[in-house]
Amino acid sequence: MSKIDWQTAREFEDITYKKHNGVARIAFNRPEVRNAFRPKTTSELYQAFYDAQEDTSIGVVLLTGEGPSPKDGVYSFCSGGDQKARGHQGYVGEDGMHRLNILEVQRLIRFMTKVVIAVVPGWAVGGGHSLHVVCDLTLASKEHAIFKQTDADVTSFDGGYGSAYLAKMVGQKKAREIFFLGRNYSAQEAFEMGMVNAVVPHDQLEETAYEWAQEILAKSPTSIKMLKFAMNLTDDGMVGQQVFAGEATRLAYMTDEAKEGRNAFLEKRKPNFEKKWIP
Ligand code: S0N
Repeated sequence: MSKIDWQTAREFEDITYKKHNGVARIAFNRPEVRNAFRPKTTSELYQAFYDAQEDTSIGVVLLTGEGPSPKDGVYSFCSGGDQKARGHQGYVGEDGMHRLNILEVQRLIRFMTKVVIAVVPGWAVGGGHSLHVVCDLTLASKEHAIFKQTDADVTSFDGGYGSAYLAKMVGQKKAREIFFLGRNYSAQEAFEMGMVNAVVPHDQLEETAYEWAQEILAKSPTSIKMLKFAMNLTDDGMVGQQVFAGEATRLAYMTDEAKEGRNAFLEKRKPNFEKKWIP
C-alpha cells in the first residue's frame, strides 16, 4: 500500500496512471505475465506519457510495475514484448496489425521535457530492460530487482537505445556480456555497472522515488529540460540537435529581439534590433 496519495488520472486496461503533487506514476499492470507488454499496453503507455508531457503541473514521471503477481507473489518492472502476442511478422495488435510501437514510447521518454525515473520493483527483462535504460534515472529494489537481457534468446532484439545506449552507460564489454550471455544481475550489480542510480529497500522504493522527484521539482524546469537535452544530444545526432535547438529557439522567442522581429514584419517596416552584439 503506497503512502503517497496518488489520484487516478485515467483508467486503462494494461497500465495504471496516477498523479500527485507534480509527479505522474505510470505502471505496467499485467503482473501475472511479469508485466509483459502487448500492442495495447504500448498504446496505453504512449497515451499516458503524452498526457504527462502535456500537463504543465507534472515535472517528473515514475515508470514502474504493479505487483506482485497474484499467481506466485513475484514482483516485476516489465518482461518486455509479450511472446504470446507475437505472430510470424512481429507483435500483433487487437486489430491484427503488426507493430513495434514500444519504440515510439522509448522516443517519447527520451525526448519529453520531463524527467522519467524507472522504479524497478522486480524483473526488468528484454524490452523491459531497454525501457529502464532509456529512462533518465533508475531506482531498484534491493531485495527483488533482477536485470536480464533475453533478446537474443527469443530473437526479438533492441539494436537501438536498449543495446547501443546501454554500452555507453556500462561500457562496451559489460553491455556485450549482458546481451550475449543473458545472465541475471542483482540491483547491487546493476548499480556497480552504472545503470542504476540507487539500490533501495523494497518497502521504501516508491517513497524514495517520490522523494527524488520532489527534489527535482524544486529545481528550475528550464534548466532540467535543457540539461536533459544537452546530455542526450551527442548520442542522438541531428535529432538530438533538433530537440535541443528547438528549446533554444523557444527561449529566443522570449527576447526583445524576437518581439521586434515579429512586430516589424507585422507593421511592414525594417526591424530595429538596436545592435546589441553581446559578447
Ligand atoms: C521474466 C522471466 C525471467 C521471469 O521468470 P520466472 O520468474 O521464472 O517466471 P515465468 O514462469 O517464466 O513467467 C511467469 C508467467 O509470465 C509469463 N511471461 C513472462 N514473461 C513473458 C513475456 N515476455 N511474454 C509473455 N508471457 C510472459 C510466463 O509465460 C508465465 O506464464 P504462465 O504461468 O501462464 O506460464 C521470464 O518469464 C522470461 O524470461 N520471460 C521472457 C522475457 C523475454 O524474452 N522477453 C522478450 C524479449 N524481447 C523484447 O522484449 C524485445 C521487444 C521489443 O519490442 C523490441 C523489439 C525491437 C526493438 C526494440 C524493442 C524493445 O525492447 O523495446
